[in-house]
Amino acid sequence: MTNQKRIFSGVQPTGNLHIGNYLGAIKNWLELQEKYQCVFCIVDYHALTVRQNPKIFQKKILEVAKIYLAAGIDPEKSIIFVQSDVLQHTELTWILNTLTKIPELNRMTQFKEKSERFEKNVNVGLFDYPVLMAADILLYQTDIVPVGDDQTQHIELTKILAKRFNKIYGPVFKIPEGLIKKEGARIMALDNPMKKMSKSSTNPANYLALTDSPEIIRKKIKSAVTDSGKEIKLDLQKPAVSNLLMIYHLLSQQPIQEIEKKYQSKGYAEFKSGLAEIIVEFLKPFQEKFQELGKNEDYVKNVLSEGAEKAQALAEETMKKVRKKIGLIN
Ligand code: AQP
Repeated sequence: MTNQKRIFSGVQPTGNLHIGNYLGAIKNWLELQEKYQCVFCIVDYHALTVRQNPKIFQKKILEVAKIYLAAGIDPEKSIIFVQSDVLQHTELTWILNTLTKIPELNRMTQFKEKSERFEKNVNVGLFDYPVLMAADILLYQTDIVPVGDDQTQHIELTKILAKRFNKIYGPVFKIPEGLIKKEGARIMALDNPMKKMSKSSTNPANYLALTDSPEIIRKKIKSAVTDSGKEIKLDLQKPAVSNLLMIYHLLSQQPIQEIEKKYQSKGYAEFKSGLAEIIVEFLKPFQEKFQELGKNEDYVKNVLSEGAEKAQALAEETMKKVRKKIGLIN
């Protein structure tokens, strides 16, 4: 047993993972895995709340695993696994469902937003998504959950459910804290700076996928929406340019002021072409590793099966306590 704090986070294998997923979540994981015991999940059950194509779903799941590995998540340091490989996730979800109140789920903004976007498939799973997420986190006695700011409400519910369970049945769950970085927690869509970049957007111009080729990146940045005026400046009145500046800053690690100064008397076109090159350069080593892993799928599958074994052992430790506390026959 280690005294290290435990981290849990995950990404859904939906659509194309984008620079927002990287900057809002995965980038922070790289720092955390050096200091803490990290558990990184590919949350395939979550993805099923929106209809997936069974013919490509497995490919998408493996793709996320390759993205984790290519981004630098190290299976020697962190546990990487697929949610549906650890059955305790659904078992705990059911138990937490019996402690969750309908109005608590009714007020979730992600549910409201996704119900509008997928109006023909407003299913019970979509409604119950935050409870499955709470189970994911609580199973691992998680201390810290690094996420983008769209997950704040879900983390709050997780804390409420953990406290509620502990109060009714006695202490089992650690109360986790969300870790939301000030910068990069909400990268906005390239085609609409008032909405977050989203991998399931039907418009590919919305996002910069981590696997986009240099040509596509240049094209997408060139056609990204800008604001009125010419200034390259971080400014609430300039949400589009501010978003692009933030991406520039986070990928190049150059201070915002320095970038503003560099493009002071230059127009959007020059700034955008500079930004496109920053992105292309940043993604190059990642994309090379990603391609390599594509040739070695057995290795990726092996990482996942070893990860599932380790995750299962941790999850079962918690579930044993849960079953006992609520009076089930273990
Ligand atoms: N635009 C974003 N900026 C910063 N962080 C983001 N995240 C998502 N979008 C942004 C963070 O990425 C992690 C994984 O997200 P997810 O797979 O759970 O899906 P999501 O939050 O629903 O994100 P998407 O990209 O919009 O996916 P779809 O379109 O499938 O719903 C999370 O930590 C999230 O906060």
